[in-house]
Amino acid sequence: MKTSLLVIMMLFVILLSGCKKDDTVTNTTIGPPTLVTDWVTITAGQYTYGPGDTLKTIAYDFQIMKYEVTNAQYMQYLQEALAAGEITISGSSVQGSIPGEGEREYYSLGSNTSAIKFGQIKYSGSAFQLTPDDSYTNHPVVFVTWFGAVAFAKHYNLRIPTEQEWEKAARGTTGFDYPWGESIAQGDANYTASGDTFSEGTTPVGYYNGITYGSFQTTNRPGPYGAYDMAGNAWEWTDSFFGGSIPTDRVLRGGTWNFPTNLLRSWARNNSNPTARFYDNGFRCARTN
Ligand SMILES: [Ca+2]
Ligand SMILES: [Ca+2]
Repeated sequence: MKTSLLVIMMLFVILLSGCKKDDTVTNTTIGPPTLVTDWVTITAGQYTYGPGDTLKTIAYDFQIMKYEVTNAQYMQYLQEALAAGEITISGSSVQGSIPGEGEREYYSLGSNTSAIKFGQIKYSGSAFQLTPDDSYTNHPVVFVTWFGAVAFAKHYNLRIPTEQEWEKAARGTTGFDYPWGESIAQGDANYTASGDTFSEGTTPVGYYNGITYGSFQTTNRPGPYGAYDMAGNAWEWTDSFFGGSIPTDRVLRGGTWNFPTNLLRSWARNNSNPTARFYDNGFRCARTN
């Protein structure tokens, strides 16, 4: 009797531990990775496009990131993507495979030791680290190729915006040259010789928000839907082809810390080979619900 009770108890314990294992399996079955970030909603409707303020329409609501993708967010992505086998590291090159595009470089690793103030990610062999130091955590990621922007977006089940979506987010129906109006001054945005304390280089995302940093007074300069740094800081890769004589190039929008104000105008188009990575090329993501 005692023996059979012991057997039943042992069976019960085994059953319990089995259940626990099942629970553990359930708990580790996580969903797709989630990007922790702020979004603004662009409602369907008209917007002004191009230097002639042509009225165009986007017939659906969509969302765009309130800020450019930061170094912290890109480092998080690299860690997750490496663990998931989505990327490989070859020398200073982070590479991966995008369906239809083959093996491509996503990011150029390195240590920023230059006088130019931007963050660059390096790989120690076991971890990603930000150079020259962690003070660049909240600055826009740069040195990312168009493929690296698309791969980041895909990892989080997002996409990068078309240039039409980007311009609607930057202008709405205002017809303005800049997200806030027709002119630009120091304190509005990060452009070359803009006088900010980071010159020359990137500023933290959302820096132009009305706060006074030391002796540098910023003006609060979101776009009409609330997105920041739509003018300046980092160029932003879009999903659109440039067309014309360079059909395979992709369009970049918004200008940067490294360019004069005329290239920060909301309708200004820049182009680059999707393999290019520079110290002022970044991006932000979009999504359609
Ligand atoms: Ca500047
Ligand atoms: Ca920008």
